[in-house]
Amino acid sequence: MEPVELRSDTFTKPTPEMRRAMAEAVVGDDVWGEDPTANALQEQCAALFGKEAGLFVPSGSMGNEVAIKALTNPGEEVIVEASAHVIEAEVGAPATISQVIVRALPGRRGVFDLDELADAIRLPSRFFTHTSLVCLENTHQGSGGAVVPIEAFRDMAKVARDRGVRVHLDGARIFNASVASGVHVREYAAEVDTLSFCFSKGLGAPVGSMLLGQKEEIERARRVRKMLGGGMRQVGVLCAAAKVALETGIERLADDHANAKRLAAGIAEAWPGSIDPAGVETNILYVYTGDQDAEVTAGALKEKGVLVGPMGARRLRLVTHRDVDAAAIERAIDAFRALG
Ligand code: TLP
Repeated sequence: MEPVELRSDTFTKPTPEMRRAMAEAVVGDDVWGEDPTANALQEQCAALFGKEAGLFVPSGSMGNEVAIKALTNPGEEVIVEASAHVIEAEVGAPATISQVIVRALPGRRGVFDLDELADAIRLPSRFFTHTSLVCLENTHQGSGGAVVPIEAFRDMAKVARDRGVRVHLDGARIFNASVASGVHVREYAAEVDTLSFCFSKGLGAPVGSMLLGQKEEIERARRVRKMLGGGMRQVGVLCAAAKVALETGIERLADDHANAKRLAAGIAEAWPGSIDPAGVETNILYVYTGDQDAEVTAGALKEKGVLVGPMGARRLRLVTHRDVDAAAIERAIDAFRALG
């Protein structure tokens, strides 16, 4: 039997429909702006999010890093939530690619205290490091896929905007946020200068992310993407799969959220105190291993046919997605029970 793959929603495999679309994609040279499938997808996404333009990029990391470089100058400061992906899992890219200082401001489930945010922003002066960008993340991966409520999102963006500071959203899983909260992605997009989202996570495409913004920012981003080696020529083969993901992958995210809640409840019963099921809003859960080493625990679960991601010394991450159905969730719960 195949193991239950809970390490990430990045593990989803392309569906037969995606593979067919890839094989049949009409393509051209995208560096020349002549790939019809890429152009159509970029326009479709821009319209969906209410932005002027889109840029297909190979990964969520590149989406974030292209945006940071396009919206900042070397020596400026970017405020990022302390456990954000940009800071923890992009291999120091803001420092190396954009030569910016990243200021890690602690938040709660992806939300900054507004006074702390206002205090942290430094306006241009002769002496101080100038804040030019605030990066938000929704859903917030580091706090277990928490949805940043639209009101808090608006408030944070306003604090930045009122001070002339731009805002980028790492919306790798913005559709999870939208499905869980019922808030249209356009409402989040309206608050930010740029945002990126991933086709290759819960939506299920094999590769790709989209960066969205107004024309001027996206033109700058296109040059940065080329600089980073992200000009991909006949990229329509990837965009064709991404389009299928966009059109078939959103509504069904609700199943992943239901599975995550069931999994959390089952684990809470098997390992009391290891997780608060009430905190699970979307498709990510963190499980605390108490006095057990997380790597060792992940190894024991693997023996029982369940793959989970150790994150730090005492924490496991589990992510539900399309390729894990309700029966697989029960198998995973059984494995936790067996170790409990
Ligand atoms: N996250 C990966 C790991 O790097 C942690 C995962 O398995 O969840 N923003 C957020 C919030 C993300 O969670 C990720 C990927 C990215 C950006 C980057 O996307 P990729 O992997 O396409 O560069």
